[in-house]
Order: sequence, then C-alpha cells, then structure tokens
Amino acid sequence: MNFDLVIKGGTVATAADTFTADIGIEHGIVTAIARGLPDGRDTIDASGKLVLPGGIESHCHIEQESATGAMTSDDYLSGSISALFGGNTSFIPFAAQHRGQSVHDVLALYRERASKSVIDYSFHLIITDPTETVLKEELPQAFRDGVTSFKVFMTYDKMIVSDEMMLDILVTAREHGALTMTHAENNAMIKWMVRRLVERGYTEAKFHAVSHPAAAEAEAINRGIRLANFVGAPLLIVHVSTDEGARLVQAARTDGHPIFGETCPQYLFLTKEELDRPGAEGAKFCCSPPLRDAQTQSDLWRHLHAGSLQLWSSDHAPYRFDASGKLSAGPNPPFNRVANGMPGIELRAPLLFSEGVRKGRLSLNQFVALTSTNAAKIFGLHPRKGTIAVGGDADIAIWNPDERRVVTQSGMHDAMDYTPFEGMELTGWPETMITRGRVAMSDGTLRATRGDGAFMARAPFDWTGYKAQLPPELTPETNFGAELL
Ligand code: DUC
Ligand code: ZN
Ligand code: ZN
Repeated sequence: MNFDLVIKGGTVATAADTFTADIGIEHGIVTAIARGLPDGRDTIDASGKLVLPGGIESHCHIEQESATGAMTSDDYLSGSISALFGGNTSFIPFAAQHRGQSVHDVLALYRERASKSVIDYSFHLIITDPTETVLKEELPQAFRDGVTSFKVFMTYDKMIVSDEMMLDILVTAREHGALTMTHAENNAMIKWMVRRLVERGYTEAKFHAVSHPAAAEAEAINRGIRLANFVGAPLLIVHVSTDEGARLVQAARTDGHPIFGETCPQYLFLTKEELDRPGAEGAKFCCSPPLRDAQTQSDLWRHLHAGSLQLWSSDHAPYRFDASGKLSAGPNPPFNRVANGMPGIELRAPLLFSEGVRKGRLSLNQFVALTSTNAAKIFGLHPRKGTIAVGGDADIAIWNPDERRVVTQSGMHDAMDYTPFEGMELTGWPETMITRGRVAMSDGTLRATRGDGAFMARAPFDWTGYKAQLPPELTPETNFGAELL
C-alpha cells in the first residue's frame, strides 16, 4: 500500500452513512477506506473534522452572456476558485445558445472559456433556438460528447421556447438519454404585471417581486410537468421558489414520473423585504423567480427535509453593482431593466451546513445528498463523483464543523462587489479541499492552479425506478397505429 495521500481519523459521511475511517488515495482515486491505514507520501490529520464528498455545484452562471448582453463578473478562473473555497470540487455551469447560434460553436466557446477552471466541470446547454439542425444533429452530438442535460426557458422574450418547441426538445432529450431542465414561470402573467406596474409608475426594485407572482411559477411548473409526462421525458424544475411549486414536483414524483426539483439559498435565507432597501440597493436582490416571504422559507426547509426537492444549488448569477451589471440601465434603474441574479457559489454549502445541519433541520447525510450525491446521480456523474467510495475520484472536502465566520464580501473569492448574505454568522466551513487526490485549498490558501480542472463527460440519464408512462394518443396500440415518437 503506497498511498499518495492518506486522510486520517476523520468522521466520514456519505449520503448514506457516517463512520470513522482513514481514506487512502492513489493516482487521484480512493483506493482504501479502513481504520489504521499506514501513512502515505502525504498524510492529513482529520481528527475532529468531517470528511465529505466534494460539493457539486450544478446551477451557476460563469463567463456567460445574458440575452441582453450583460456578462457575468466571474470567469472560469474566479468562479471555480470561489466554488472551491465554498466546498465544491466540481461544477456544471451553463453554455448558453442565443438565437441564431450553433450549438457546436457554443460548446467550443465554453470549452475554451472553461479551460481556466481549477475544478472539474461540465456544461448544461441552454437551448433557445431548437432548429431542425439543432434537434437532429447538434444535440445528439452534444449528448455523445457527454453533455447530457440542458435548460429551456418558459419565460423571457429573448429566451422563451413555445410549448410546441418544448415538446420537440423533451422528445429529443428522451431519445438520446438527456435530462431537460426548465426555468418555469408564465411569461404572459409576468409581462402583464410588468406592463401595469411600469405604466403606473411602480418601478422600484420591490415591485420586481410583485411582477413575478407565485401563481406564475405554479402555472409553468404544472405545464412543464404535464408536457414532460405527456411524452414520457424526465424534467428538472430549477430554482423552485414556492410551496406550491415544490408540491407539484413532489406529486409528480409520487405518481412515478422522473420529475426533479431544485431550490437555492436565496429562497431560504432572504425575503422580498430586501428589495425595499434605499436607493438602488434593492437591485442587488433582483433575481428570478424573485425572493418570497418568511412562510415560504419554512415551507422550502420542509420540502428539503422531506425530499420533495433533490437539489440545492446556488444559481450563482454574478452581476456587479455597477454599470457592468446591475446598473447597466443607469444608477437608478427600473426593476424590469435590472440584470436578474445574485452571487452565492461560495456560500451554498456553508449556509446549508450552518443553518441546516448545525440547527438540526437536516442530517449530515441529507446535507451530503443535497450538496453532492444527488447532483452526481441526476447528472450522470455517479459513482465517480458525489460520494466517497473505493474506485471513485478523490474529490473530498474536509470541514471544520465548529469554525465560526461572519460572511463578508472581502472574504469571498469571486469577482463580485457584494454578497447578499453579508453579515451572517455561519458555523462550519470547508478547511481543506482535495480534487482528484491533490490538495487544492488548505487553511484559506489556494493550492490549485489555473487549468487543473478537467471536462467531465457525463453518462445519460439513469431511468432506474422510473417508467415512461405514455398517454393513449402516443401509443400505437391505442391511437390507431400512428407511430409518433
Ligand atoms: N434564471 C436563472 O437560472 N438564473 C439567473 C436568472 C434566471 O432567470
Ligand atoms: Zn432560470
Ligand atoms: Zn440560473
């Protein structure tokens, strides 16, 4: 046993178990989990610490242009470093196709951008222009190359796909083993609200929340699920921000459909009252779906605990509080001209650990599932990633469960100029990060270098336990023999 690295004496937790053991690592792979392993070339004493699978951040916007041209402040270097300091060893940002662009060119561009990353990466494609070539040639090629998930928007005039397009996309994904993700809000309800608010002079940031009613989310989640179920395709509802939305996801799952749900820290830690800050400060808290209320916060905690929502992602969408980002439409922009999104990639796991595990709302194993294992399983990375097991990548986060720190922007490693979580005191922080067997961060110091991350080709969607239930109209035995899929 010639280990390159041994992590000794820590409390190891996976999504299933918690136990005390040493971890032996060779060539970036976990090769032994046992008590009393000999020292390796390097040895880390983890007694009193938690040894967890590295986090997998599965919803973040890095070096991405929005449809209106705003660029995120984080590129793949700063974004990956910030993710690493927040307990993550891999991430899956978006590669966004804007209308008229070829998917092939988009993926080539993002592969070039991501070559700077210090942690492993993949992409979800954003599809806004599902042409015949995209559906028949480019998406199948992307799936073969290991990009096995993509997002479609049910809102935003520049991004929206019609229900008919969405059916085409869902069927294409199903055929090739991919998972569709959707931003589910009813476009017409939002536009109708925005028009009436702006016409009447209600343009401050607080009206952003008013303009995106909870009912708009529920309507679109319901429709998205219905469309997916109609063609027997899996669907992930991203950034669920309401009790009703989470209940719709849970109900579909209980009926046996491959439907998944994600929520994000802003919906559990912030409320719409933040939008009512003086001056333009409220713009810092404009995201879509918008912040909700205290009742919704406790509803979403319950849904995380109950398993109705499987993913906990940051939706890191970093637009600085200056003319490059939030204030691109001027120093006091109307709410409908503020770039949507907020940063949080470095705090996603610490927030859940401190307020979830430490405060007894979630078990440590649920924390691991929500921050790592579930993403690995849903996005085709398991068991190489998302757990600590012999044969898996040695992507490990060693946490000090007792360290207390007050969140400040100066303590963040992103390229932002504010954090919406400023001033919160959190207990439990990642102390040492190991990526494929190498120490990438320890004691607050970056040890990884630009380009250490590698592209992760992902497996197709795993249908275990789910069964596509096609309606009679799509089944030849009951539709007079029509072959429609
Ligand atoms: N949707 C996201 O997923 N992120 C930022 C903004 C948005 O609308
Ligand atoms: Zn979205
Ligand atoms: Zn997002």
